[in-house]
Amino acid sequence: MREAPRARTPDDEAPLALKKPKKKAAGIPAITSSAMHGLTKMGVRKTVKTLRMVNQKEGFDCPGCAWPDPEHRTAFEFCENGAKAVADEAMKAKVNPRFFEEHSVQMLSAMSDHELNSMGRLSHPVILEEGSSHYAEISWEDAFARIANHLKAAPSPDNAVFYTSGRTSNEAAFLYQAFVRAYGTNNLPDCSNMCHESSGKALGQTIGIGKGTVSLEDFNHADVIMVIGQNPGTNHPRMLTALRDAKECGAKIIHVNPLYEAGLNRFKHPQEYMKGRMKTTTLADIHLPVRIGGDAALIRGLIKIQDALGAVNTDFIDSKSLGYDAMIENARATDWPTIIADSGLTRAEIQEAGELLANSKATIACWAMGLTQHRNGVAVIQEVVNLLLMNGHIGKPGAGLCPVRGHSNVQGDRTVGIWEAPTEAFLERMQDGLGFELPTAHGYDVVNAIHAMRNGDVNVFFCMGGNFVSATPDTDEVARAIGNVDLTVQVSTKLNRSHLITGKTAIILPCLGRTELDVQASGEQFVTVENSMGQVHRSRGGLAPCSPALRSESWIVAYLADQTLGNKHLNWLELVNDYDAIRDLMAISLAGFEDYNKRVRQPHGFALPNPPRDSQSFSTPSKKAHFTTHSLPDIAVKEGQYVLMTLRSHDQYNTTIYGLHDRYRGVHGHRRVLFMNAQDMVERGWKTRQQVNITSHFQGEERHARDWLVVPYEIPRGNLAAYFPEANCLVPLDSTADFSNTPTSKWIVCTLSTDESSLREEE
Ligand SMILES: Nc1nc2c(c(=O)[nH]1)N[C@H]1C(S)=C(S)[C@@H](COP(=O)(O)OP(=O)(O)OC[C@H]3O[C@@H](n4cnc5c(=O)[nH]c(N)nc54)[C@H](O)[C@@H]3O)O[C@H]1N2
Ligand SMILES: Nc1nc2c(c(=O)[nH]1)N[C@H]1C(S)=C(S)[C@@H](COP(=O)(O)OP(=O)(O)OC[C@H]3O[C@@H](n4cnc5c(=O)[nH]c(N)nc54)[C@H](O)[C@@H]3O)O[C@H]1N2
Ligand SMILES: [Mo]
Repeated sequence: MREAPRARTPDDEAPLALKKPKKKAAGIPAITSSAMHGLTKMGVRKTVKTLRMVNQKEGFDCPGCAWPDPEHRTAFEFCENGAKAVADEAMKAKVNPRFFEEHSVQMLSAMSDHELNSMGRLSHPVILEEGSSHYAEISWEDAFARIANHLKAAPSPDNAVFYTSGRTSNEAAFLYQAFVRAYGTNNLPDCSNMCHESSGKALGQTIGIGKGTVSLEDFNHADVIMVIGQNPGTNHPRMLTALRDAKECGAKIIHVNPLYEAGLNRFKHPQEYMKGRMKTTTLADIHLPVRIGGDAALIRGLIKIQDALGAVNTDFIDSKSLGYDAMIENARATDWPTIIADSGLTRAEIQEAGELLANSKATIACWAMGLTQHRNGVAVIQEVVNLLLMNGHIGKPGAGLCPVRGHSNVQGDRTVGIWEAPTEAFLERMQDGLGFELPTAHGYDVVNAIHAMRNGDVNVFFCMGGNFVSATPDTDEVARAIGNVDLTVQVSTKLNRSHLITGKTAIILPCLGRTELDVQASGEQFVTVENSMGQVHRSRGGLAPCSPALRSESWIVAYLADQTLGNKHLNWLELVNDYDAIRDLMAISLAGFEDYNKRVRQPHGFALPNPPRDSQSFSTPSKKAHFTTHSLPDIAVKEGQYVLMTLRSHDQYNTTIYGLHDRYRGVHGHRRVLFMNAQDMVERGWKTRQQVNITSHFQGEERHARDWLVVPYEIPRGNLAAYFPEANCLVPLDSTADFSNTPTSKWIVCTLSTDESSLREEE
């Protein structure tokens, strides 16, 4: 029997080096950093060739984030971190069958995430047989036969779960959900469940569509742009260009974040830097260093100020909305001392921001994980909706709601059916198009899928991309749950911990990435994706695949479907010969996709219908926008407890660790660091690099993680920050947001100690 591999990531060997946090983003270091990542991984010629294809009309969509492309593109339309994502996918090294002969699963599990990723691209299908210590090569045919047999043997279709990460193309995702539903289940959890699910829920209930309402052009017409709980300098660097342009058009920016993230201080556009323009732009006019979880109180304060200053659009409220009176009464009843205490801000700071908003004719509110990954994730986003609606800042130029999505096609995947809780209307339309009956019972989301695995209710767990073990909360618990599954399958490009922490039998199916040519029976194919602003467009890879054994995600779905179900539902193999056939099926199965093949061939693709943005209309049952009334969350913690948020460093893409430099925050070489307020450190008598153990507390349970190095940082008192995924073992599985069930990765109540005896259960 093989020994159980470690689920938690081991540390890298390098020592911790600290520099002063940066006050400026991008510029020359960004250029050298992107070039270095490309050059070391791909070589010079491939680097130039590849980067020239990113986000061009005839090129591929950047596999980095979901930020939209401008209409007028430069020759290099990518950012530092997009370049890293591309280099990482287009790297030369290969994880082939020989590599697996030489490395047991146990050996691989001793590698850090950074090392695992650097081993190279996966080149062949491989299988880890029950009880075996090494993966071994398997043919595509045999792999599909094994998976199909397991699927057919499951007691019911609901005993299989099909996860999706957010890089999957619209075509592959559509075919995948059609297969999963033809097989008989809605068990389609996705990364969105851990990401913007709170945004989707909050917006669906209030404005009738679970997406944002702005286009990129709106940024040039905004008076005020709020950036709340988001770190664009690292995670959406091309957004900084949009913010810079907005400032040049006169906009003011309010940044709401416990941290002074460098990207929002001063910004030098890296590509203009190359052209010799040395200008820097100060982006944030006001920074509100809110306490973790204090946003609801802050926004309540901002609403009170709008009310007091009469900055209220009564026409909009009377004709287009419901629920204003209750909302405003509730805001009036919230007292200032509570708002100040909970937000951690002064009355003057809130007043200044409130006045800016009251004078704005067009406001955009952007947000990301700092709002969604909280217990009150849905409610706090609805407070943002209240703030904008009361001034009618929706469906007009320069104004609207802007959840900034993460994975490059996470929004598209949901649009085309990766959805564990589809509405009746969605299923009806899909059923009409596909021509066979679809299951209606809602399936598992991510957290419920883990519960089901824990209860022994999952026989097959199939993952279309992603790294489930490391991305989900409560690492040890998830590892135990996955161990109960008979067969786990990962469709992947790169090695990660989910290939090591597996079910009894495990299969890896290696797939083409965005950057690579996709050739099917009818010739070269392109795929389509939807960006964060609902624009659907083409993406075509241009590089030779890094191994001839790779297959596209669509091909993998079609062959698996054919093996499992035959062609009584659809002729899967014919569909995948020419992706136009998949798109023709999408056109009749999805609202807004009419004439799909023609419209995606337009130079910039096309915008999906968005009633609030297009016509200030709302597809809620009442046909009105809804103000909502919430009580403020209880954010008090006990004496001696801290609140920890988990976040991304500059050199990672979710669980993929590109390097060990969090350049803007000045942390180098080591990832097991704990950012802490300097006064809080003095209170404990701790110096920089003090080694501490963290214990998280939830409903009487404790979780432990040892040996973190404390780094003094400008962060509100009582707040802490650590990197994802190292800190995921501390996030309790059941600590999730109301209504969206999103893990509260930004709200982990914990205590710190240097005392060994406090650690009962060890790593
Ligand atoms: N290079 C790179 N790009 C990426 C990713 C990546 O890992 N690397 N990931 C992609 C994905 S999937 C996503 S979802 C996005 C994530 O993009 P972000 O949401 O920007 O990512 P996080 O690092 O989670 O940062 C959240 C920010 O919220 C702040 N924050 C935490 N708690 C609170 C709070 O209570 N209130 C407020 N106001 N702020 C708070 C943190 O200080 C931090 O600045 O990025 C996408 N793009
Ligand atoms: N504590 C904590 N946990 C979090 C978060 C947090 O802020 N804090 N953020 C959450 C968020 S916002 C998200 S979105 C999730 C991310 O969760 P996931 O999407 O599951 O994780 P990733 O790390 O993005 O997945 C990386 C893997 O995807 C595979 N891959 C890359 N490109 C492709 C491709 O084109 N096709 C296929 N098939 N595979 C590919 C590679 O093998 C790579 O190892 O994590 C969540 N977890
Ligand atoms: Mo995400």
